[in-house]
Amino acid sequence: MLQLDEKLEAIFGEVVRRNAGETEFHQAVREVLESLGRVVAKRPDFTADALIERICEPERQIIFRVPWVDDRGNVQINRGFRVQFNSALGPYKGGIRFHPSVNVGIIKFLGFEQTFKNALTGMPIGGGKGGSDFNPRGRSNGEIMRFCQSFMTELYRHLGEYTDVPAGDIGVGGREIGYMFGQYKRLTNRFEAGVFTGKGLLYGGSRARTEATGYGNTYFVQAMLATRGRSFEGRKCVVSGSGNVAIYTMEKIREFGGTIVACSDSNGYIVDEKGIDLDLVKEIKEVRRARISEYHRLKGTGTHYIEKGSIWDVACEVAMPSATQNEISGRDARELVKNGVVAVGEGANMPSTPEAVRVFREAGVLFAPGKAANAGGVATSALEMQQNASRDSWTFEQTETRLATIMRGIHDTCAATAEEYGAPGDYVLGANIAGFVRVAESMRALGVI
Ligand code: NDP
Ligand code: 2IT
Repeated sequence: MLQLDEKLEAIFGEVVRRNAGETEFHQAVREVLESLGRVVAKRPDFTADALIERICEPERQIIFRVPWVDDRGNVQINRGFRVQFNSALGPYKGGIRFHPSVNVGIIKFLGFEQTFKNALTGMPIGGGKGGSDFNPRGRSNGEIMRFCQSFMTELYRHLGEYTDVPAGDIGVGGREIGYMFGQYKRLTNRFEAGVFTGKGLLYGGSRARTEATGYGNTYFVQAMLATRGRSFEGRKCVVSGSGNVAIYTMEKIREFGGTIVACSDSNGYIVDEKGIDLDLVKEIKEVRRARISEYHRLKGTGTHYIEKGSIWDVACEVAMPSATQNEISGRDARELVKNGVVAVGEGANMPSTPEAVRVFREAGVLFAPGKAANAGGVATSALEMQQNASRDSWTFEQTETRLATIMRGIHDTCAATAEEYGAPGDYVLGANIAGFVRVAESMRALGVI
């Protein structure tokens, strides 16, 4: 851990004390505070009016019971969360995650990260995140629908196109958004398209939203590689996960001339040195909702499936972690560096542990932090809100062009901010400072609220 100055250390101590046991939240706050030392030194006015303390405290936290009936007629209970973190720049905006590991600390870390990420997009959106410890794995379509309806029966009263606008995240894709939006519409008797993003194209969704996070991360890494006169062309890449973000990262890397040699799910990873057959991954994951081990079973020779183990043992030049938080340990980072990694683009939120980030920085690896690199998803969500507000629908090309411009803008903002604060090439510092300054300036203008 980097040393913090006395004031920032005191703020961090208070965050740990008031949010006991929420380790992921502590980790996310610590990383931002480590970047703020340089801001505070240059702009002491940012320590006034408890601005930093207020930014670390969510505006509102909602925790609720979600009862539902499974296919056998048994009553099940899950816990629902929505952390409305910061609305200084616009309505709360951020995804909903269904995964058994979900707890208030995880949702809080995600909401905190989202606040700075959304600020970096330059769009009028605040930060929030929600979810449940519901495990969708193995559940029937009917069970998923009943769960989503029960979840929304409580949450709907806290949402609205000017209040809080959810989207998907782990375990929540187009199907779940449809069920939640349907229940919202039924409960409010309003076709309020702008209250959800990631919707289906028939009822107000945006073209390119499904692809946006993965495509956006790839655009960001492309811009980062270009600063060293490099590109994706002919490079070996590893993408962890095989969900929404991973699939569309692989699609864009392939378009840019890279070769993806491995991807994974929570059971293990597959290696195909000839290049992953993306159509088969899509069929397995998007259509059949099956395990990634199926890939090896169907393809056979020339491919491997490794149960458990670390996908980061597979040699590559570009690594795009796109599964979950803390999936790259210090050991994994050292292995990647040893095998010649030149760039890392975080598709997932906080996939690298603090030790891994340190290893990448010390080795001079181009490192794109999630809050900058994966912002293309939420940026395209903001474009979806824009289309809904004007009752318009853009073409795929038009939307992707906007996404590419936004990602280039985020890259350049992070690079310029890092330079301004005396750390050229440090995208972590650039992202944290640029995001913070936007949110803090707006909060100050709005008074002590
Ligand atoms: P999906 O549910 O579509 O896919 C998640 C993938 O990660 C699956 O392959 C899943 O495997 C794997 N995974 C999830 N949890 C774990 C775990 N604890 N250990 C190992 N593997 C795991 O989610 P998304 O692709 O939408 O999200 C992936 C990451 O990207 C998350 O960190 C999310 O917060 C972030 N993100 C998502 C955005 C979006 O627009 N969807 C936008 C920005 C960031 P399995 O199926 O076995 O669980
Ligand atoms: O982490 C994220 O940025 C998301 N899950 C997408 C949020 C959104 O509102 O589109």
